[in-house]
Amino acid sequence: MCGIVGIVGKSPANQRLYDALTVLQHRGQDAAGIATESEGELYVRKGSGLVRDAFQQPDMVELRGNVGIGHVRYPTAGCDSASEAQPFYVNAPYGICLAHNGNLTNAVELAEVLTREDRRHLNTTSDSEVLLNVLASELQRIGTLRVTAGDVFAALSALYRRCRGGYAVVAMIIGHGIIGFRDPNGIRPLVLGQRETPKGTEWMLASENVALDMLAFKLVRNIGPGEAVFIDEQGHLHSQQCVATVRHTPCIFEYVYFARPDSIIDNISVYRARMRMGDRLAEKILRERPDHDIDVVIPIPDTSRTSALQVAQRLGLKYREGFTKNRYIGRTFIMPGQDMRQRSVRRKLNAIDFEFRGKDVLLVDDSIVRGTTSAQIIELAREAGAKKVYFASAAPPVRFPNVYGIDMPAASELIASGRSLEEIRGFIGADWLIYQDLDDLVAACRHDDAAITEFDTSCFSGEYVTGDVTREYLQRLQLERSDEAKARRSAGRRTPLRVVHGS
Ligand code: PIN
Repeated sequence: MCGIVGIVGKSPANQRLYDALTVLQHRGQDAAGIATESEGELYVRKGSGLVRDAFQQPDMVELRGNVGIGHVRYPTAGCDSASEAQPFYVNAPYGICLAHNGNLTNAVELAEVLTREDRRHLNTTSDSEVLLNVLASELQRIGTLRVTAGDVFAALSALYRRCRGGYAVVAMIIGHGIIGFRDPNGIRPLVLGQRETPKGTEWMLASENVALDMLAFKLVRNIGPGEAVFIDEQGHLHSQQCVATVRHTPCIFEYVYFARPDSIIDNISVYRARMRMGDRLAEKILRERPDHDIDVVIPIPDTSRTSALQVAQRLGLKYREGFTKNRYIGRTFIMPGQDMRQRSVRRKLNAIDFEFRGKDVLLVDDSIVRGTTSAQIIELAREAGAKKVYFASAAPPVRFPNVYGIDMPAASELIASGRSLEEIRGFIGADWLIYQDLDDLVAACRHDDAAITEFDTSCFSGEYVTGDVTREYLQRLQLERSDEAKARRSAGRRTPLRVVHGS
């Protein structure tokens, strides 16, 4: 997953882009980048690691101008951290920088056409570079000296015809302004904010509204599926629906795990969705085990806390923080390579024995992906003296890979892929295992006031909303995403015509 931001301001954008990226840091910790523009000059700084590591004060001073975009990226094994950090740049036409969250499902085909027909050179294996070159090629085709909003929307309409998958994008056309757009299914999030200043209106685009909140921008609205906005350098906002038929299906995993709880995505509060997940899960527990013997509900920090608290409340049980988390270790789900993941659980979590000793505990997590950390956490609970360890997942079994920008493992490495509930329970070593039902998850995320009725639930259901994900595509993904392939890539051996996912 990645985080993106763009600002067209009336005063320097550098510090504000940096601050926004720190608020979006949970969306990616592998690399960060900022590109700004002043009087036709481009300034770019990219680096590996967290935002605080990628930028030092002298770099910040160099990022001049009131207009700019930024990006934080999650780790992708085998991808060269610094050189493949975003924003990406092409010098023609005009000079364009682009930052992308998501994944193009037809990136390999697009890369071939871009090379053969558009005569463009791709210098990395990132699908974000593919996206940038499609945009550049379509703008070039229009070929006016000064870009108008009409030109931008014409180019984007063409881009939408070419690009498939999930994408939220901010792009800066040097000397002209900033573009923001979202795929026709609105899978990946993007919001628009506004701030009035004595010098005039400032605009901001960001993956999540928490970035707007921090910088005192007011949320104007979500960018719609298949919609594009162009904010020119004078601060005028232009918007257009570039795809006529859309089916708005935001990624349900944003609500389960990725987004910050204080974010509101497509008018649905992530926090309240997680509370409702807890309510639904408790109801299922009561249906399946009306005479359960659970003594205490313990969340696996951090994400699951909101749901676990509701589970405890609905069941009339105690909620206890039985695990302490070392907050200075990154998210395990995001770390590349199996070994690292396994070792990191003990470095990251420690049990408070008192809360476990002699008790039948219900551990709650937001999801089970590989099941490896769940297994180790259950072991920790037993070592701490738990009599029985029950495990509840606020999301249904993850059985299928995500192809829209969440770097999930290959299908073969998903614990629930091709396994029964009983097999999964055995693998993680729980005395009882309960998963949220998909209908309940969808109901928990839907909100009475929101227009959203459907979500992309592909990693649970195997139904890919873009309708273009074939068995061959998934097989190719399996080859790219397996731990073995990642290790091979990290060792420098590349697979032919590989396009990694830029978000
Ligand atoms: C972790 C949130 N959450 C924990 C991410 C682990 C799956 N994992 C997905 C569970 S945190 S595993 O709250 O952000 O710290 O099933 O792949 O082992």
